[in-house]
Amino acid sequence: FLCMIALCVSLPTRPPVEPKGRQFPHDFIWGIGTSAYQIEGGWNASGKGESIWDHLTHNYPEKITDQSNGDVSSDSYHQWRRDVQMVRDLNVHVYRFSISWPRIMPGGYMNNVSSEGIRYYSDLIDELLHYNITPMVTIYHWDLPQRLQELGGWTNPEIIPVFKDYARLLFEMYGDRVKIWTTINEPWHICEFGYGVDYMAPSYNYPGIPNYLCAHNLLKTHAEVVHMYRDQYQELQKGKIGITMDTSYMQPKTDSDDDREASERALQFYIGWFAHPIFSKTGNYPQIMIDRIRNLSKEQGFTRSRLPEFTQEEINRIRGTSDFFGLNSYTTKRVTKNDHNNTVNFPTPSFSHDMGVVEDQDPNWTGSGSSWLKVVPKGMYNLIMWIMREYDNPPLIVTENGVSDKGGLEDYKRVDYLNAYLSAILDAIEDGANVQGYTYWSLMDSYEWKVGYTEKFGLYHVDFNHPNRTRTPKIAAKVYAQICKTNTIDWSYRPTL
Ligand code: PSG
Repeated sequence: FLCMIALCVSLPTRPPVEPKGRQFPHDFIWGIGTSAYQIEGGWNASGKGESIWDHLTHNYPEKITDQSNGDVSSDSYHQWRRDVQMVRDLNVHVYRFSISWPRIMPGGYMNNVSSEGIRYYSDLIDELLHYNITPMVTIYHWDLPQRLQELGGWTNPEIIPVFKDYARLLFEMYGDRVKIWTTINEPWHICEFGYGVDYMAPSYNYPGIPNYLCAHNLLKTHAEVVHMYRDQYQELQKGKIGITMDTSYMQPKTDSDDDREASERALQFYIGWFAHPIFSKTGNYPQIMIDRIRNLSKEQGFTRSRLPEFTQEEINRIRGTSDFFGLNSYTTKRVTKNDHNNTVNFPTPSFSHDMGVVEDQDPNWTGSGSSWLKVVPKGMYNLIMWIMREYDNPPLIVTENGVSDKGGLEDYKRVDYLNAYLSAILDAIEDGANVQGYTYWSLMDSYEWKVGYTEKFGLYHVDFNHPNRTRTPKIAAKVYAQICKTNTIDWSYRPTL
């Protein structure tokens, strides 16, 4: 049992090792992550319901770069024992995975619960625990039951009690064995890319209104689930519960006041939108969002702000509902001020126009397999330090970080990324940030949402042309296994295949 100041979970103890290279704190948590829709396949196995991603990819394949879907994907629905073997080979403490809501409750409601769905995750959890690996469960990683989408999904407050039922079932079924929960993965992507711009399921293209409704309901849902866990389960089950948010670091393009204000504003819009109500002392949305969206709404002819208001009671209910700060971050953007008369590429209303920021990336930054992902380790340091200052240094877990390429086993670029980003995280720790763990994204190549199988994030290669979906460790898998085993980053370690 390993007990940290703020985050206390049972973890297997490891034998002491010789320090070499740059060492992490002795109680640092190492992990590896995946999500259900991206790896499982088995999209309709034993009565699983349709999710919004099944619906999108089956009905609008043209929206996916390679017209593919997650029907089979990495086939983890059948190959989970092999997955656990891979997790073990990486020497990590924690496996972060998500549960598919429609696999457990095909229509989203409690009237229909799938015992086979329940058993699938139960067996996975048992197998992990058998090998001393701590399951870290994401309750929601984007695969909403399609039936709930037909009611408006996250824009309908009906989602609050229904999600709460789903979460209660998970605590009842798995809470005896699962000690780290995150409610929701990346609210920003869910609300802005799902409802504001047509990028992720449910693929609405309705800027500037439903994104804020989504966030409002999402924050309330999160808070209700955490209160339920704290009131009814936490004492008995002794777990931790939190939320995972994502942003790139938003770096001012120049030293000008305008650009530095743009940077602060962008961070508030990207991460403060969700983090401020939960982690700040005052609660509520960032004041700058409240003011800007109220003023712009008025100018645009709305009779009230497009950003819904919380009552004081709701603010009190949401504030403080996370035992740790889950952070997903991969890259950095440069930002400048957008003049609010500039509506070229900034429709009114829209999130990007409300934010008032123009984003780009330095052409000299090292690229990756994804157009949006440039390698800027210093951005990770700056982002963690910003969160530390803004929210009084909460216990933080980097729940996602990683890099893509277009395939292949000799992924030395991934090795470089890993060493550089871990080094930046260690700099932040040495400067006082309370970073307690890191779960690399991702265990294996998988379905990368909108871009299908064209971008690979895995430490393990998956052969998507072979019916067995054969898994093979890449170079970076060997390096990460070494890092986790030695608790140390060592740039000179460059194994071969
Ligand atoms: C996160 C951040 C950005 C783009 C996509 C994501 N960004 O900074 O532009 S999605 C996130 C997600 C996971 C994906 C992974 C890689 O949680 O499921 O596979 O990152 O895109």
